[in-house]
Amino acid sequence: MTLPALTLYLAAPRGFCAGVDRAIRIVEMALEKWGAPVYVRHEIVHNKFVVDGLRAKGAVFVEELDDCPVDRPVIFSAHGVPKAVPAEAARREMIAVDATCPLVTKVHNEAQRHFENGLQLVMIGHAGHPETVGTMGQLPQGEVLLVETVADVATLDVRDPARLAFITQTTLSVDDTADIAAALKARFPHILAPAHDDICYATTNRQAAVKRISPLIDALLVIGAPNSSNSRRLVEVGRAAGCAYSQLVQRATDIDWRALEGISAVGITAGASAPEVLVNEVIDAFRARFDTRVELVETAQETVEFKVPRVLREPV
Ligand code: 0JX
Ligand code: SF4
Repeated sequence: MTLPALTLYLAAPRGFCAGVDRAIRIVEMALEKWGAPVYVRHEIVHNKFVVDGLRAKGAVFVEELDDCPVDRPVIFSAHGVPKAVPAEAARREMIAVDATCPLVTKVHNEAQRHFENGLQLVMIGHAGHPETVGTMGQLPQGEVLLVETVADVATLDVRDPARLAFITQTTLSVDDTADIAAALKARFPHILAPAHDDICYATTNRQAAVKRISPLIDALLVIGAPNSSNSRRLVEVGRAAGCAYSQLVQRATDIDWRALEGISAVGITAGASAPEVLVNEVIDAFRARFDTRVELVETAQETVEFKVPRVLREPV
């Protein structure tokens, strides 16, 4: 039987970023150092495959510190935590390892610095997302106002329009955030903007790669989880760049093959928390159904690497 011809445009960079790689290594090294169980507050990264794999090795995932016994190590997820969480772990004299991505911590430090300079903060982010909760939780209640859309900017009730700064979640849409930032600057001309964008290099690069492949494809599949902000943004970027059929899939079994009938060019990318093994699984599923040619479209090379915390590098 002859299979229909299809080209898979594989976006690069895609998949794991340096912060995710570090966070997963932290859990693995903690398990080696202290043995199981090691507790992890929140999914270490938003990916079921990753979480299930670590659970099988002895990690226990919980949502709150209260769910962790005081005599076992606890790890804070890559997304960061409000200041009160490590403070409470220290009060309970727990072993706590912070897997917050250093690029999220950088935003926490920025917020702290502005607060110490007497500025009120506006955060561009998604309500309820753990990174937003963690970043807003660096400062006392009311010091960080959240905006999610351009429309939110108009209703902001600030203390003093002359003493403001804004920060952002690291995994937002680059283009949508630029619009919100422009609206903030238009309404509050004195507002301080981040020196460098708070949206991280990995988010930026993955979105740029999707923009590059979108004109070449009839459909885009983004491998990632429904609770992964950066993965969902890739789906939106694909749509905004003209690829009407842009879908999030957790793995090959999620693909709607009927929707792809008659299509000859498909784009594949993966969110920062999605492992490459799932990309390969998707490619294999295409090979089983199509005469598949894979073409890599690389728009940047990434060399960022982060060290794990010192406690994990020291001998037991
Ligand atoms: O939902 P997010 O994109 O913030 O998290 P995810 O999918 O776990 O990605 C890696 C962690 C990113 C933190 O900035
Ligand atoms: Fe860090 Fe960016 Fe990865 Fe988030 S997406 S973990 S900020 S490198």
